Parts: sequence; C-alpha cells; structure tokens
Amino acid sequence: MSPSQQADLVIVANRLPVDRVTHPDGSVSWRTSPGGLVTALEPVLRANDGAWIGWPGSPDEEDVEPFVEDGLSLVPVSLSAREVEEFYEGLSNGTLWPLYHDVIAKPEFHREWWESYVEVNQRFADRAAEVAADGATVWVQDYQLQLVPQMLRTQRPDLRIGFYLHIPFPPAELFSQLPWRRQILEGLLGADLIGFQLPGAAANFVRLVRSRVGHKTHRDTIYLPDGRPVKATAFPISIDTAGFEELARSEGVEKRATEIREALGNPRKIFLGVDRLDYTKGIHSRLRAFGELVRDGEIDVEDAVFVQVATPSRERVEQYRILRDDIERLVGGINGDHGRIGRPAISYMHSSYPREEMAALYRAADVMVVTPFRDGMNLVAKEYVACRFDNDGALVLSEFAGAAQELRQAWLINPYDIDGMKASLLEAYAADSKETGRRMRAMRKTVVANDVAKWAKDFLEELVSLPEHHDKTTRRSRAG
Ligand code: GDG
Repeated sequence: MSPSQQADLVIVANRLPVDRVTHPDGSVSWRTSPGGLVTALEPVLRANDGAWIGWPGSPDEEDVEPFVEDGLSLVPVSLSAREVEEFYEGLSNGTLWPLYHDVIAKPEFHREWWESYVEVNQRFADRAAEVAADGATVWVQDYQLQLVPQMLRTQRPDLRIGFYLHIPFPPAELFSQLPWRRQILEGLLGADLIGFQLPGAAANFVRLVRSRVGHKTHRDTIYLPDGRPVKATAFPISIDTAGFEELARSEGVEKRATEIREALGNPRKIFLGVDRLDYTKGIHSRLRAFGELVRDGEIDVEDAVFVQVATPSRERVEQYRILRDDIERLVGGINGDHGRIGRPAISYMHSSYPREEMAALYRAADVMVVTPFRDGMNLVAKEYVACRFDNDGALVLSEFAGAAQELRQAWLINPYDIDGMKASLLEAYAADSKETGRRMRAMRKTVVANDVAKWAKDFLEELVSLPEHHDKTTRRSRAG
C-alpha cells in the first residue's frame, strides 16, 4: 500500500512497531522495534496490502504523515504530552491495567482521564476509517483502544472488525467498579470477533454483557438488538518459536551464554527472572523467596545465583517508581546479608537488552522463574521453552499466568504462597536432567505447535469466515 491508498487489512495498536528518533538537527528517522506482534503480522500485512496505525512513542503535537518503512505502511497518530499523561499513563495504565489485573494495585478513577481516553480512541477510529478500504478487515489491539470498535463501526459499517485483548479480562465483581463500565462493554461490542487470552476471560465478558447491557447471549456469541452477532472467544497468543530457537542455536548466542556463566563465576545453577518492572509480575515475592532459601541455608551463594533483569517500564507512573525502590531495597538487603565478595545472591539489572542477549540469558539459565500475580499470557515463559532445544532447564511458573494453561509440565506455583514457592524453587533446583528433560520435551511440543503465526492465522480466519450480517439500513454504499 502506498501512503495515499487504502488498505485491505488494518492493524490498530497503541504503538507503531517503530520508534521515532529525532536527531539534533531536527530531522526525524525511524528505528524498528521488532516485537512478537509485528513478527506475526508482518507476513499477513504484506500479503494483504496492510497498514498499521499507532502512536510513534513520543509526545508530539504535530501530525506526521503516513510513511512506508521496510515495506510496511505505517500511519502515525500523535498524542500531546497531556494525552500521554491522561490517556496513556492515566486511564490505560493507572485505571485499566490494575483493574484488569485483579486490583493488585489500586485503580484510580479520574473523569478527566476518561475524557482523554474517549478523545484519543476517537482519533484512532477516525484514522482507521480513513485508511481502511471498502469491506476491509480491521484488527484493533488491546486495552488502550477498547472504544475503537464501536466508534469505527458507526462510521464504517462495511468493515470486518476484530479486537484482541492482550491482558486478562476481570470477573464482573471487579470490572463493575469502573465508572465507565457500560461504555467499555459497548465499545468492544462494535467488533465482530473479540479475542481473549483464555476462555475464562471470554466467559467473564459474555456474562457482563448479559447482566450489564442486557443483550441475549448463547455460549460464546452475543446477539445485539439489530440481530448482529458478536463472538467472544479465546485465542492464546504465542511467540515466534522457530525464530527464537534459531537465535538460541546461533554461535554468537551460545558463546555469549558461556560468557555469562563465566562472568557469574560458573555457579552450579543459575536462576533467572526477566520481566518488565511491573507490580503484576511478582518480582518482589520471588526474590524474597529466594533470599529466604539462602538465609535458611538451603541454597549456598557459592553454588547458585539469581539473575534478575527488570526492564524499565512506565517510569513516570508513581506505583512503578515505588515498586522499583522496594525491589532495590530488597536486593540490597539480601546481598548485604548473604553475599560474599564476587558472589552476590542476586545479580540485578534494571535495563533492557537486545534479543540476542535475552536468548543468551535463557540459554545460560538452569531455572527460569516466572511468578506473576496475574498475567494475560506471559511470553517470557514461552521464549525460555523455545530456546531450550537441548531439552534441559526447569521452568517455575505461576498458575496465574495465562501460559500456565498450556505449559502444564512446568513447576506450577501460587505466588501468594511464599513457602509453597520456596518448596517448588528447591525442587526445580534439585531436579535431575531426566526430570527436567521429560517436562521440557512436553512443553516444547506445545510451543512449537502453537506459535504466533498460528495465533494470527486462527484469529483472522475466524474473523473473515464469520457469517455476514445483512443490515441494509446501516451498510455503507461506496457508490452513493
Ligand atoms: C502483555 C501482557 C502478554 C522484556 N525485556 C526485554 C525484552 N522483553 C520482552 C520479552 C517478551 C516481552 O518483552 C514481554 O512479554 P510478556 O508477555 O512477558 O509481558 P507484557 O509486557 O506484560 O505483555 C502479557 C503479552 O502482552 C502478549 O499478549 O503475554 O500477559 O501483559 O517478549 O522477551 N525484550 C528485549 N529486551 C529486554 O530487555 N529485547
């Protein structure tokens, strides 16, 4: 698609898959930020004259024209500094994120944040309405854009509209706290197909629509008063499994994994945690559990080390700053009490790394520790499995991560139960290669068979194959 044409497939996401870089002379260039989503959608976008609508990632008053980068048509939506504060950091990450994750942190409700959310959603919907060709498929992503499906349908009833929620969808008891609950439900119902990570989330949504909006439902389908059906069902997301495995097998990564082990003093076992620094991820609890095992003499710092990578995230949001301080205090305390010269109990990095370094860490780690209190899926757990082509390595995984529904052979834990977590960490630490191999082989089968390309294909095939709803009064006529 050239910037002036319309697209048959449109992805609408909060972020563009590129970062805007402004140089000292004022010129602008773009740096690709390849994530799982773009890897999955790139082939379909190329095959379907696709376009991607999103925010380029820095507050910016002036509009940037659509452009083509590496063969992908990108349509930037700008946000002002105030909108970043109110729509993005505010309603998206200060209200919806904690509300949808079991209220682990207290959600804040501010009316001016909501107004900004509505305005920004409208801007994304307007952009999509301009860019989508007649009868095109539009796929809206995630919790920042839940009003877009309905806003878009009002302007363009000819479109096929899909929506995918990457985070959990909460039970009615929690969702009902939201002052704008009805608007969100109605916003989502503008879609023909709404995808969730897990069947439980889809069931929460259908139940809420029945009780709060009053529409008829049957299993995973909602019937709107005009007869239009909306399907709400689970499509568990995944990763580019083959891509990760290939990277993990590369000479550079293998060499780097050896270097990492050496730099850590070649301990017998390496525990690893890799997370965005977020209070949903259970980083503090897992480090506390590990610290207690060291304190109790169950684990010796001469034998084992815990490597924790915490990627900087949402640093302007107060709760994230508090969390960072808490974790750093805990790590300092544990290392101060139990570390020896050249042998810290925990090696902590507040930093982000290239994909190659992530793969090398996964290769170097004997026990991968993933302990969220609530997580839509958790891709880190799947990436670890994808990189273990040697069928070795132990995965300790919270039962509250979506991934636990598929990776049943992990050591499943309850992150609220510190003693239980300690027992599982010890078991995984002591497991022999026969045991880890048995578990890893089974998990690898799952992750190889269900990769992100299959996820995208399953969703889009379902979306286009849904029976067409003929409502002549609302169909858009191009000729007229
Ligand atoms: C949301 C949902 C759902 C992390 N640090 C670095 C880095 N990462 C990459 C990981 C992984 C991704 O970021 C994190 O994905 P998760 O799934 O673990 O978690 P969220 O960011 O919370 O994602 C989640 C996901 O959406 C997809 O639907 O699974 O439940 O919360 O891919 O590898 N990558 C690089 N450097 C880092 O320092 N290169």
